[in-house]
Formats: sequence, structure tokens, C-alpha cells
Amino acid sequence: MYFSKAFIPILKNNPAEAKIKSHQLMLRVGMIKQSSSGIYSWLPLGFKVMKKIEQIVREEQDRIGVQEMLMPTIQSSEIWKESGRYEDYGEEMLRIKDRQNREMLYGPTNEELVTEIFRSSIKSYKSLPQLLYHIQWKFRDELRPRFGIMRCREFYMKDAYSFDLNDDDASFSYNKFFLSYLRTFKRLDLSAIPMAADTGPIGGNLSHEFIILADTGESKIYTDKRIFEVDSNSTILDKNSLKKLRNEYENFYSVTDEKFNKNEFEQKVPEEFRLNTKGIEVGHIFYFGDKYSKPMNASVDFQGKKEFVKMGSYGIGVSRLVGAIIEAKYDDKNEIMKWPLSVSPYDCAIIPIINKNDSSNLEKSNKIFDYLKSNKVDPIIDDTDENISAKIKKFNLIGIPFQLIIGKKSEGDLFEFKEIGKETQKLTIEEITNQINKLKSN
Ligand code: 5CA
Repeated sequence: MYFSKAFIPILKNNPAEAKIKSHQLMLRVGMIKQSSSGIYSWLPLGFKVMKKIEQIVREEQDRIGVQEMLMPTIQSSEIWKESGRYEDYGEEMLRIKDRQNREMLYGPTNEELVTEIFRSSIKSYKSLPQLLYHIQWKFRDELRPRFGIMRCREFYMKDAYSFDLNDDDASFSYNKFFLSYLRTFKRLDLSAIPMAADTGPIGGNLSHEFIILADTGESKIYTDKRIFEVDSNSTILDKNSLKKLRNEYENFYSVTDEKFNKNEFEQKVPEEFRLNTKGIEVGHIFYFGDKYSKPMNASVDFQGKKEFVKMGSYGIGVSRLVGAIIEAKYDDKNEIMKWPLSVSPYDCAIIPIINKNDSSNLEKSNKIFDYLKSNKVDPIIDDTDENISAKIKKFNLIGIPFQLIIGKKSEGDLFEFKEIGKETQKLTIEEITNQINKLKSN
């Protein structure tokens, strides 16, 4: 791909309407465009990042045995009346009437719909557990959409649902998601901490929010700093190891402000370990037993008895994560972004120095492009006639982690190669390819 042909509408300056760095950067480098209040189009650069995040989220759901499906965005009000949430959800729910005057809605979440799907087919306890997920747009008519795609009205979410026979099995399912979330956020190069949280309109009395620290976050948190040291590297999926892992986290006081209790905080956390700060909620898991299965009559036969299934739900803000990664990685003072290679829109920027009447550097770039492509590296060539310092500044902002400069200094087989934030190296194209691919496989 040539930069001149890519749809990456870069702005000269930070847009005045954006208050936080992720919103500024996303508008500045043309990742998103507002279409109306709290509703955005995802332009190619932003869309590429979001799709890569989505794929990592998907792989980690598949790894714990959750089955992917797809439910619609538009739902019928009937099932929400059955659960009792049609009234409770209030003005955040976008209500629509179809041409037959039927009450429909744009789904803010899917507990009802998935329960309806479950109950219509699953009758025996032998089919349990059932773990299902989809990745789909949601709509919440937020009173004050803000910070770009961080708190918007239409957003992209991974939501999963678990169905079990009893509390013990349900807790096993919950803990599988707990582990899978730790792994997912780690692959996104984020340190997300599970914190006991309020369940709000989803309900139930057990939930954890996964939060990354950021001054611009909207969640207030109170935590024991030692929780950052817990080893989250486990991959074992058996009941006891998972319980142990969750316990290791729960041993440290770590809560959002709705759950905050000053006395408890001071009693449980020695002063030097107390941290009271702000964060961004990137995921939220809930256990709510039979809150939906009972009113909606979702049950299985077990030893001649009808048992309402025990349910949990598990959300990840896929679109919000794009902004959250920027909040975590962008140095706005120096205007330098560096995407984790796992989600970067491109792997490497090839930046030729282009002089008038001399296309040799561009030709060299084309050859390097083909070589990288055939070795599983995804590059972009900056074929524009901007000067080299303007090009580097631009790519520092876009955040592609590697820059390969093709100019006078690329003598013989050696090229100027730079990983953002590190020293420039002189390497052969084979060494460059190896370096990038090695990091990619991590
Ligand atoms: N049904 C449950 C779990 S699937 C649920 O809806 N949970 S939630 O309300 O906590 O949302 C899940 C995640 O979606 C949140 O952790 C957050 O990352 C993201 N999210 C929620 N509201 C918004 C919003 N207005 N804008 C962007 N992302 C949002």
C-alpha cells in the first residue's frame, strides 16, 4: 500500500473539541469520524486496529471453549418484558417501532435474547455447561457521550453468556472467563486489574471490572498496589487452579468506588500500598444466578426435577479498547504513539527519501515491500513528496512500531531501521524481517 493512496486523512493540529489524548489522536490521524453525537464511522486505519483487537479477543474466547455465534442488533421488546427489564432499563435503551407498530429496540446487551435462544433448545442438564459469545454492535443512549469512542452511544462489544446447573459449576465458568480476560489484555500489552464492582443494570451480586490505570479514566478505584505483582501467566483450566488464581487476586483489596469502604481499605491495606486513582473499564464480568432464567423460564431436567439454569455474562469493550490502548501508550507531549505490534495497523513504515528526478529510493522501497510482504510482514510505503522529517513526525504520530528509512545512508545491503523509542540500527533486510517476526510471534 502506498501512503498517497491510503485513506488516512491526517489533520495538521489537534482538534479543539477533543479533551483526552485518545480522542485527539484518533481524529488527528484519521482513525474515526464522528457521524452524529456519540456515533462514529471507523475509517480504514482505526478499523484495522479494531479488527486486530477483535481477533485477539476471539482467539482467547475460543481457547476456553466458548462458542461463537451472532445475534442481531435489533430485538423485540417481548423478551425484555418477560425479564422485567423493559421498564427498568430506562432512557438508555433506544426504542423503535416497526411498520406494524411493534415495539423493537436496539440491543444495549443480550441477556434476554441469549436466554430465549437457550431455552428454546436446551432441555437436559447433560448439555451443560453452555458457553456462547458474539461480537456485535450495541447501542446505549448515553446522556452525555464523551471522549470519542470511549463513552459513545454505538459501540462494539464482545459479550459472552454462561449457563450451568448449579452455583459451583457456574463459578467454574466465571473463573474461566476471569483467566481468559487476563490473557486477552496481556496480549494487547495492557495491565488490566480485576476489581470488585457494582453490577448496575445487568444485576446479580458478583462482578469484576477489568481496569487499566489512566488519569483520564472514568472509574475511580481503590487498590492495593501489590495486586500488580500477581502472576497472571497461568494457562491451566482446571477448577482448582482457576479458583486459586482468582483467590490470589481477591486477596488484595481492589474495588471501584461504588464498592469502596474506607474502614475496610485502611484495615486491609498498609499505608504504603494504598493506591487511589482512576482507570478505564475495558471489561466486566457478572454472575447473576437465575435472575433471567427464572422469570424467562429457562430450565433443564435434572434427576426428575426442573432446575433454572445459573447464568453469568462477560463483556469486553472491543471498540473502547482502541482508545484505551492509546491512553496507555501515547506520549502526547512528544507526539509519539507506539501500537503494540499485535494490533498495529501496519507492522512497518517504509520511508524513502524522495528527490526530484530520482526515483531510485522509491524503486528500492518497492522491492523491500515485496520482500517483507512475502515474509508475513505488513508494510506501508510513504511515497509522498514530503520531506523526511515531516514523514518521520507523521509516522511517530500514527504509531506503526517500526520505521525503515531508505536514503543515502542505506549503503549496500544495510538499511536504517528504527523501532519507535529505541536507537536506529543498521541492518540487512533479512535481519529486519527476523526482528519483526520474532516480536510478532511473542
Ligand atoms: N451484558 C454485560 C456483560 S456482556 C454488559 O453489558 N456489561 S457492561 O455494561 O459492563 O459492558 C461491557 C463493556 O462494554 C464495558 O466493560 C465497556 O468496556 C464497554 N462499554 C460499555 N458502555 C460503553 C460505551 N458507552 N461506550 C464504549 N464502550 C462501552
